[in-house]
Amino acid sequence: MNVLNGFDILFDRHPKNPILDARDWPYPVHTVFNPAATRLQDGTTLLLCRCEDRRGFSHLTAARSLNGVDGWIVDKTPTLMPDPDNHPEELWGIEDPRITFVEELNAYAVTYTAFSKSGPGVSLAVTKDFVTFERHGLVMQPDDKDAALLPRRFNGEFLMIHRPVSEQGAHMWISSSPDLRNWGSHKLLLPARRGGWWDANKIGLSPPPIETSEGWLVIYHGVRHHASGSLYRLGMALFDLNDPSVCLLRGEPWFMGPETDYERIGDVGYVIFPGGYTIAEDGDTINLYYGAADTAVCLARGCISEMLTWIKTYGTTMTGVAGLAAERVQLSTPTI
Ligand code: BMA
Repeated sequence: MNVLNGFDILFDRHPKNPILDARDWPYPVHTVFNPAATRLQDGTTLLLCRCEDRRGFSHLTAARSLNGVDGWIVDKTPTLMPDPDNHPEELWGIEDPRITFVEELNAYAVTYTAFSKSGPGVSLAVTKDFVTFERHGLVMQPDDKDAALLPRRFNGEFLMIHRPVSEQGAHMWISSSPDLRNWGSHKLLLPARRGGWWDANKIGLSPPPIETSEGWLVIYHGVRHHASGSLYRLGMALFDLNDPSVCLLRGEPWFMGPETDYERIGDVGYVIFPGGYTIAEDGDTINLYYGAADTAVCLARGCISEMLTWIKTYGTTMTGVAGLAAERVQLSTPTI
């Protein structure tokens, strides 16, 4: 692992970054960013990209590549368009997808943000081929986004992580459902920190959780508001393998932030926003696909084994900071 300024570089940016942008699109789009990712059964990497048009509305389009780096074949027309006539919650577009392959369904569950008149909510659609989609409609009402499904049932229930916003903050929650339509048993999963922390103002799930022998590794984005806007960086936490609602460790520092020109300069600068990953044949190499500055699609490579070492080194069992007594809240303490 490389080290910069004394910090481990967990993910190496690909030299071909950005690997996709609007110039690669077969029809006019303004920007292409915040992709979901999956490896199809034949080994092809599929990215489902958020494309913004010149009205400012987004839709989703699939790009496929044999090596996950280049040679992308982009669908000739939008893969999933907003359908406001049948789904009024999609009036102002659909954004920021995440993909989970659900073995029980033998299909992919795609969660995405539906931009409605009342704000952003979470919608769910199921597909076997990324050509036809069965829409389940809005599963979490506004204001809610950054959702992904876990790949199987736990105690008979599906689980979804999402990020509702209330006056009290923008924290990550987990909810369960027997049928992917009715959702309940809502539980606070991970709160945004407070004060000076890098993840003090908002947090949200980035790609779907990563299953490892030691638990579910969760990459989340933390937002810090400052004089010139918002700064999006990535943190990590580890959750119990059998009960993903239990946080075991939460990393104190961020492990990746906007550093390159393509991450700092764009429609919304200083934003890195991963929506998906693929795992290589070796079971350890992880390809993280992310949006850069709300403008382009990028790739960074890491190793699951090094992520686990990192979380054990920099993770604590505190939700806040071990330094101020008032913030010494154990991860297991309910903090609704
Ligand atoms: C978030 C989402 C993302 C976007 C980010 C920065 O709220 O809407 O799609 O990348 O803001 O603009």
